[in-house]
Amino acid sequence: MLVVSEEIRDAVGAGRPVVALESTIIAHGLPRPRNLRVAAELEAVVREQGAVPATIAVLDGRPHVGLDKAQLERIASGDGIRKLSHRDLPLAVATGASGATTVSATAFLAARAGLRVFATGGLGGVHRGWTQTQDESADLGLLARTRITVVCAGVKSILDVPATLQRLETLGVAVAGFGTERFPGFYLADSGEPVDWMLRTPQEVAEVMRAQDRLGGGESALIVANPVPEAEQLDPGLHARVLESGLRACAEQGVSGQAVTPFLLDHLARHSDGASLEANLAAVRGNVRLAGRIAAAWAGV
Ligand code: PSU
Ligand code: MN
Repeated sequence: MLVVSEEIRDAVGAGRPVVALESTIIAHGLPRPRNLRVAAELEAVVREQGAVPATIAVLDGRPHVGLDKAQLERIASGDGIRKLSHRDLPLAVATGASGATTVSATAFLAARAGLRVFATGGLGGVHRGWTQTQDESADLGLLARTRITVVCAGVKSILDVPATLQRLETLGVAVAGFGTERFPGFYLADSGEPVDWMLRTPQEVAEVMRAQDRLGGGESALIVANPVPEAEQLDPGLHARVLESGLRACAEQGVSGQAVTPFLLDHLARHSDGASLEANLAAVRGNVRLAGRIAAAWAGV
């Protein structure tokens, strides 16, 4: 069912480090044509850490783990590229559709391919106004039943962060700050919420992963929350202003469902003169680098 590239199949077979990367951020989270450069750059950052990058997407109904240059270009072009969460996978496969995978779909496919470490920007979560819209990203439920380590800069700040942390607790998903006791705020180093556990090194993260397996029980993820460096974060005042106007625009224009996250990310980038985009990229780069180090520690190299 899965098309796993030869390089990744060899690496998994030999127990060498591999890092899964999602494609929704490329197709729907970043502006063209910069997104293609970023996709290539993120793969290069993984390789610098001695790990193999595995960008995941669905092309013509076939889930791919590891994309070549032409396939990456197709995802970045956005033409006919849907946004696929975990629930969309059988529909895309059966109808021959193509799409970029969100955190939930990427984590699902990565785990099926035997990958254990995954890097992204910010997780999906509980949206503001969730009591009315019931909009909670499918990322959370999937991570509650998938054994994978996700390195992220917290959850996107467009969300209701305390409600998201509460849901992760209820769902039994482990969360640890990397070198911090504050839960990161995606564009900001600190979301204003605390995190109960702090890990300091990739080796410590790998120990937690081994403990998850030794304890057994239900399969669930480990979230490693890695803050964007403070020097590269978005100015907090600007962040508050553009976020407020973005949420208002979203409500006025009746944007809902899967369209909410791409709409808000684009609004923030345009109204911050690209500053939110730079903070977003700094966070993603840092996460991908750390994921490479964790994958290496997990593989014991
Ligand atoms: N992180 C980013 N940019 C993104 C996303 C995450 O820096 O575009 C994507 C991820 O793929 C995540 C998705 O799974 O947004 C969440 O979308 P939704 O809220 O519709 O579940
Ligand atoms: Mn949603």
